[in-house]
Amino acid sequence: MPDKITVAGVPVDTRHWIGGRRVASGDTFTDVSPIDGSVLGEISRGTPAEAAAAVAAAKAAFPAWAATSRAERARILHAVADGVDKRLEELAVVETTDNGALLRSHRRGVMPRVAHNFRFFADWLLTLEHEDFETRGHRNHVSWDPAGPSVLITPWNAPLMLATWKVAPALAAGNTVVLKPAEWSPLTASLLADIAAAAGLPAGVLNVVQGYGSEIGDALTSHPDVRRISFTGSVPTARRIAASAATQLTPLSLELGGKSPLLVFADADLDLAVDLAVEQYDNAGQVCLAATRLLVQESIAEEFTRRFVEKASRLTQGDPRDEATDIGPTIHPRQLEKIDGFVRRATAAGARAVIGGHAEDGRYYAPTLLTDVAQDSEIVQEEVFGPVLTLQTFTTEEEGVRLANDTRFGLAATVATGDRARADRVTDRLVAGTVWVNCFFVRDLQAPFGGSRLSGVGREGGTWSFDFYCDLKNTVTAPEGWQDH
Ligand code: TXE
Repeated sequence: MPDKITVAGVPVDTRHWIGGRRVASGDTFTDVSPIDGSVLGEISRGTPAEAAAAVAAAKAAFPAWAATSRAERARILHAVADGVDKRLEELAVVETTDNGALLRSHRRGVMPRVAHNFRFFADWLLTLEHEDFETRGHRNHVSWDPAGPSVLITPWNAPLMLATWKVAPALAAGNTVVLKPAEWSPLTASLLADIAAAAGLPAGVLNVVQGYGSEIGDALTSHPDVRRISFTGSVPTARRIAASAATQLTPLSLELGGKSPLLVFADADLDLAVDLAVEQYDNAGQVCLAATRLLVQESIAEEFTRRFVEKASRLTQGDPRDEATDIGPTIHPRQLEKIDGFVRRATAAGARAVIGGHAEDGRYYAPTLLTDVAQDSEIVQEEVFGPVLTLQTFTTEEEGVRLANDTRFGLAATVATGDRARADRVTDRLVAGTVWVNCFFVRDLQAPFGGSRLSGVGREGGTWSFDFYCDLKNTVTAPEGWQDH
């Protein structure tokens, strides 16, 4: 198999990146573009031995990287960010070809955010204070020690953004990394390895292993030399990872799915509420934070639905490389089948598709709005991860909040209301890691991010990322006992 493939004119290495070297697997898997099903190339299919080699490389590189001054680590991470900026267009076109999300979003939102991930955590590192205080004349010194080799396992819906949201703080903290990107979108992680090496990141500090989680996951997550595991993905896989990590009691951060509500009150700015609702089709609904349950106050439900349908019908679905496209393909025909299965079961149980409700072809799913859905039905309770929204109505604020909180998830919630006091009352009672009021997807890297209930374990972002990637150490020094030299 060739070591390099050319994707949208960009050469991409198909091998792992371990200890500063490209390593080819004997076996490969086929990477396919979700846009048209075309084969992009054969990618190294990692083995447990290669996963172990990546951990060994991360372990070997750890002492020197951990001992590198904060200022130097920050300087290198800034250089990585500059490298991302320099190759932004290449990253954007490769990512779009590999995962089908909109090119215009990759160019203007996602890839700039990737660079920002590195700059933000490099700068935040420099603000972390080592705390000092006194106890009966003894000096306490609390330090943020790097924890060690960290395994980062990431999904396909926003591959490089979600990978670097973990890689950047882990490296800033002084940890070394083994990154395992999703097998449906392996390419930009390989480009990141090139960019990091060119920026001067020492060999072994960042390693990338390609392949199937089901084949190499355990070798990574049960490895005794791994000190942290951060995962974004599905609940069933999180359970497997947690069980595997339990063998070494390795600390975990889990960012999982959601079934977030958008609560629209009668006093809301209706145009804004409709805009917020239609925005949930972004990335063909393959967004963990998406507010897929529209909960609308009864008195405005008819007018809301009318305006929603009018606006959603104007969305253009098609090739994500086209600037005019609003909704691209789903990641994989298997994902589309899964989405279609959810919708078929819902309609068989009595749901009505106000718009959509069917696949456009084997790759594109029509933006769908389902009404007449029961609160305890699968379509209301389970994450679909496609362009499928449900609409339910409520009469009182009490009922709205109750419906909003009535799933096993708790990732995010959005509230549309013109009444400030109501916003305060409602947000106080919502169970969610992030709550937006009259806005959506505004995310500051300084804020804690994560979910309640089945949406996750732990928080990352700002200081919380360093809490996770560091071992906090308290050193207590007695005032006496020194010999003068
Ligand atoms: O996710 P998986 P899948 C949800 C969404 C979607 C569903 C399935 O509902 O429909 O999950 O997607 C790696 N040990 N989300 O199957 O399996 C895998 O290789 C270690 C929500 O793609 O969770 C990939 O790198 N790793 C979500 C990563 O886990 C393993 C984003 C995610 O894959 C492994 C994506 C194992 N045993 C899907 N098995 C979000 N929270 O944003 C697999 N992996």
